[in-house]
Amino acid sequence: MTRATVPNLGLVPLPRVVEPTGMEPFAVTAGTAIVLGTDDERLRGIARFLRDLIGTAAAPTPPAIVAPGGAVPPGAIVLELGEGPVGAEAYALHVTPDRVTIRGREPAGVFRGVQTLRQLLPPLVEFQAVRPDVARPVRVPAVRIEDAPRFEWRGAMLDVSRHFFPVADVQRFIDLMTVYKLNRLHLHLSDDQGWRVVIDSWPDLTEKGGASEVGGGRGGFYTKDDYTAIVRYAAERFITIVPEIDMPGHTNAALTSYPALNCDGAAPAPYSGVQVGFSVLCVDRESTYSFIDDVVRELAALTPGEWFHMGGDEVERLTPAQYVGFVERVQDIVGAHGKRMIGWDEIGAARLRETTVVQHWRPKTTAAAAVAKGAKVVVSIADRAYIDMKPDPATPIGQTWAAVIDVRTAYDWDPVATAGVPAQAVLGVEAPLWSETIATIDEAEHLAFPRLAALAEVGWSDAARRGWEEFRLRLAAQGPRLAALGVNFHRDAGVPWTP
Ligand code: TNX
Repeated sequence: MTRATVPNLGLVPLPRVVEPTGMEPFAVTAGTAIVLGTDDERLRGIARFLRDLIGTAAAPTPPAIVAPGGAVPPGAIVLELGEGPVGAEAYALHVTPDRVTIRGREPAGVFRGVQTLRQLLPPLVEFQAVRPDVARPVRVPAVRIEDAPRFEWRGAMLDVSRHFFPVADVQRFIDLMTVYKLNRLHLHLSDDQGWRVVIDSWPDLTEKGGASEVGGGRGGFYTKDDYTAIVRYAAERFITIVPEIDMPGHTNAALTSYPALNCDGAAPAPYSGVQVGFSVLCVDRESTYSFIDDVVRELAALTPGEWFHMGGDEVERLTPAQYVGFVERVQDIVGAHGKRMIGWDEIGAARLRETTVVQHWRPKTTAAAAVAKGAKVVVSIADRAYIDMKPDPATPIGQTWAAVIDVRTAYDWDPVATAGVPAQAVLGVEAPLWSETIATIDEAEHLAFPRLAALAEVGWSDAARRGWEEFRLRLAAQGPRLAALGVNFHRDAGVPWTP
């Protein structure tokens, strides 16, 4: 499929306005420079990102970065802050034969615009080495684009507890999220099978609780420096890390590390199976809350983002009153450490603050009760957004309890209609990748793609302008890019991939 026959230049997610101008394309040559139109430290970081992306695709040396002030040389790519489409991640991208301009009101918008420019460049720029077999110069079609996201929360979740993923794997996952303009990475940092981040005041959480995983492997954990490196890497790509410590259930790893957190005071064995619902913190004991306070305080101090995720799902060992009382106390602790709480939709049973967010995951339920209390909703409905579900019955990895989710199913729905709550209550969408059945980043990528790209569009693009028949052609055009990025994506049968 050539670019001319692909609708909307093959861009995913679909921008608000895409107007090809009919002018000659812009050519990236040895003379191309990246010019900072505004003096801003974050823009400088974005310029370095773009320079590294273009790399040696166009010329033997990457483009130079030119400081603001002087005249703009011909053939420049200009990054600037200024008036344009409204919103922190909004941008305008204008490609003419002799200049590319990307303007945002904020650096985040310019960065999203750079991802659009990236998708207008041929997939060869994604290769880490020079490709002598490709025609040069590299060209960008002349176009005027104006763009802004529909939802402020467009996330993915990586379960690093059931199987541990080292820092480099998480950074790779962030790289792939970046291509599709996602902006939240929720890390599921603790569960029955492993506790994955160091808490200095409770060192055994990782010393003991980090040494297990599904299937009996060695597990692993992030030091505080590791976690900070992930936060920084994400921030450079305008992605916010949302840390989750799952409680009061899903806590076997904590209970094996500190038996006093268990009402019977006995340490359970480390767990490497895949059942849920059997573990619970001793919620009626005061010392449990000093533990939680320490954990939230230490993690909040390392987390610049607004949110702290308390889990709250699948608790089978408490009365409803115990559960609700627990959620309300944790909400106070999270608030005291300056964060907004988010939790799985079960927390909707508690009294929630208006700043609290409910993550709606259970099919055939609504989050209406939580919304009535003023809470906001992130939609992660399992039969649409759970990318740990098999994309195809024949896929050896993945689960099926919620559904088999092909890419059309992941794409062809509306979060507001599905959540059954008013549009203003919906913050956005998030795709959870649980890791019971996956142990490597290659497996994670195979489950995530192309569905994560489809869900990124569900979160970014206006509902009225989206349609499956048009999307499948644009998605097909992403195939060579994903391949160049080394992603072993699922060749979904509904998409006309080129060989
Ligand atoms: C349900 S989703 C869970 C997780 C599992 C997942 C597997 C949710 C809040 N709880 O504990 O990993 O299903 O698909």
